[in-house]
Amino acid sequence: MHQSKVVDHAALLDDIRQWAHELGFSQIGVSGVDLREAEPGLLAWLAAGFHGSMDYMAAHGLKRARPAELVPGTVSVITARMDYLPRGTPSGWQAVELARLQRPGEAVVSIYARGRDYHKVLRQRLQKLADRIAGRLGPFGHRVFTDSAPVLEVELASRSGLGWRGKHTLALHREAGSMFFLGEIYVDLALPASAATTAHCGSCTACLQACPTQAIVAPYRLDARRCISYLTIEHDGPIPPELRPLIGNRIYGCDDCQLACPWNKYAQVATLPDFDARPALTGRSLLELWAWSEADFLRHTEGSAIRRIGWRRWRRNLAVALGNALRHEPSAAIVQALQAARDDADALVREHVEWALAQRAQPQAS
Ligand code: B12
Ligand code: SF4
Ligand code: SF4
Repeated sequence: MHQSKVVDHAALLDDIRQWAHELGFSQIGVSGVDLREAEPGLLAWLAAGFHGSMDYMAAHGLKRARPAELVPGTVSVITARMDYLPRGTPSGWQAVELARLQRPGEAVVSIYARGRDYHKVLRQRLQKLADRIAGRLGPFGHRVFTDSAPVLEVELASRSGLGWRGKHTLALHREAGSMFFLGEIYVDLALPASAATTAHCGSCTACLQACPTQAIVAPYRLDARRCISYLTIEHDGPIPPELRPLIGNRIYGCDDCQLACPWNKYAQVATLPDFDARPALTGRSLLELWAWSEADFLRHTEGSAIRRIGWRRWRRNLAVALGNALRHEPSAAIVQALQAARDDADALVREHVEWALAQRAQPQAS
């Protein structure tokens, strides 16, 4: 435990907020480490099998809800959020995104993944923040996280005033919607906890209704196995055939529940250039991306979170979207491109290519 008696924690927190702002964070909070109230929900979610094949969600047991067991000595958690709408995003951006989903031939990458991998951006900047704290205090016990470890990030964020939990399960803020990332620093400093905000979903259910696959099975309960984000990013192996038509042209992640949320008219653009949308990943046609070689894929996704899914899942996702495009409209170019991949070296890709070609005969989807 750090020598807390000689530190003015309230003054330190003011400095931390200032430094965090300079590093591109939008807001800082402080949470305690008693998350016992969240444990039943986590256990119920796992017991229902909602995590699908994300074994890492079950692997650490209740450590996920117990910061002081994950990092012994942790007394407080500094929570941080960072807005990620790419700079230059116009107001009314939701309409732009919804229009993309109406163009079956366009490849839609979800907004959070169009720029640099946020894991890298947030982790580096949280470490810089921790270094500045150490510069003031001397060495102290800490560890930084963003998405990468057994940490209940939305729970920590909502306890510490970074937003309330929306019915879509994400953290949501009155002045920032939900288009922000979360990160934390577990510290051995007894910092004063910040207050939670009140929830403002009210009777709204727009996100539940907008979800193309009905993955939000009840408010605050997400069956990841149905979520397009899970199916296109986390899930390895074949995508369940009954869900393929519902994926439409989404090739990496999904934003629909957030596009429907009225609070996202207050979403803020990023201050950092890191999240600027890469032209190669935004507004491109499915056929353009399908024509990439593996070397092209690696080049265009360097430093991007997309690289993590690898060439095989990338092609699988594109094949599904091409099949969905074919169902909407006959296209000799798409049929030809798919036929050329019938003997792909990968059995998973081959199976999805056959499925895609078979969509020609299907009646128009409603
Ligand atoms: C696993 C995961 C996923 C999974 C599952 C999502 C989920 N809701 O669980 C998948 C792959 C589907 C996913 C998708 C996305 N994700 Co994600 N994901 C995570 C991760 C790694 C863990 C989330 C988690 O703990 N889930 C476990 C369940 C138990 O938690 P929960 O849903 O919050 O459940 C609580 C309650 O709702 C309740 N509950 C839930 N189910 C049930 C069931 C019963 C019966 C009961 C009683 C209670 C109950 O209890 C729980 C505890 O309080 C976090 C990072 C982290 N380490 O926290 C990022 C994170 C949540 N994801 C993030 C993002 C950006 C996304 C996407 C928007 C990406 C995209 N555009 O495609 C989508 C959004 C989908 C959605 N609506 O959630 C951000 C969210 C930022 C924010 N503003 O909140 C995070 C925080 C990453 C980050 N560092 O920024 N994600
Ligand atoms: S990300 Fe898409 S599929 Fe997943 S819950 Fe939200 S709307 Fe549904
Ligand atoms: S769409 Fe409505 S219910 Fe869903 S998170 Fe936003 S305000 Fe809450």
